[in-house]
Amino acid sequence: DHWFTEYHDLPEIYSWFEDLAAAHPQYLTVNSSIGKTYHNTDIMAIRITDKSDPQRKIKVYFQCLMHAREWISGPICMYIARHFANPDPETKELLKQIELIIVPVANPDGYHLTWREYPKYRLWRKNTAPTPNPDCDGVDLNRNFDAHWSLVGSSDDPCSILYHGREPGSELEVQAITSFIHSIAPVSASIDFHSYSQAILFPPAWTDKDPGNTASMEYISGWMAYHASQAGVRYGSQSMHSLYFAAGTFPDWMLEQGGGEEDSHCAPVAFTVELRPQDTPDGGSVGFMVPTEQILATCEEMMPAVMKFSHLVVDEF
Ligand code: 0X9
Ligand code: ZN
Repeated sequence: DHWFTEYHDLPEIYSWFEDLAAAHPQYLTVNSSIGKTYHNTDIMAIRITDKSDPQRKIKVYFQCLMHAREWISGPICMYIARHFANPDPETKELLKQIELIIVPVANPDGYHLTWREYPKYRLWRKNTAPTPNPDCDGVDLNRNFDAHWSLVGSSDDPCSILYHGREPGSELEVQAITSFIHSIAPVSASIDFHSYSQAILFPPAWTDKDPGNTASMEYISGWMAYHASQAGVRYGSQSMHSLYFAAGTFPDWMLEQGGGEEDSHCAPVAFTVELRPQDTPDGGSVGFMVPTEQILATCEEMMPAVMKFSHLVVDEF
């Protein structure tokens, strides 16, 4: 497990997934580029399922590193992929029924910047595309989705870390992700991994109105929080809007447009997981700089929640 004792830069992550797929071709398929960023960087996706079993799969989408500085969200996508690439009997059964789709680095330009300009840009959040203001680059991808875009909790100032971009879906990363998800529709469920505050969050983020399946998302996130907390580090569960309102976020887009089938009897469920550490009022938290000694433990405590999530999705859809 030495891989999870360090963080890894973009090229290392991409070649790790290529190697994993090459070693487990019966389960994994790599799509090296579902689209490119402004700086011409590929956005990678991995698909994992039991290819020998012909039944129609329930599709589950995982995404990491949309926010560049949230380094701890990178390892969890790799840990999930490795777990399903080397399935135990329980996981093997699951792979007959579901297909995992993983975008391990949703914001590759931003993430690479946190490495290339270390430590100056270690806390960069946005992508690195130019904006109308030549002095300030970058759009917050989690405010750029076409879901009540710009209405609340985002900024039209390109210098803000919450800058929502010129228009809904203006960013190439957002375009790549949304058209990829449409191309594999229907997608039943998603988890977008972020940090930090140790919480399983469910949409909507932009309003407090019930989208219709709040009860089922509340149920699933409650179970996930329970399982994630078993190793001793406590995870909570709550609605996104109970923290603060935000428009243009990925889970709101997923809920409203990510399912892909207008007439589908079940709306998709979508979650944001905020990993370690806990937010502390005294400001004593390590914040986005989770020590390398905690990478493996963070993945290990979250994996049972991901398994429970997968089983519940199979039961529900
Ligand atoms: O604000 C975000 O985009 C996410 N949090 S983060 O600290 N990783 O940036 C999602 C927060 C959950 N959404 C709302 N509270 N509305
Ligand atoms: Zn984030």
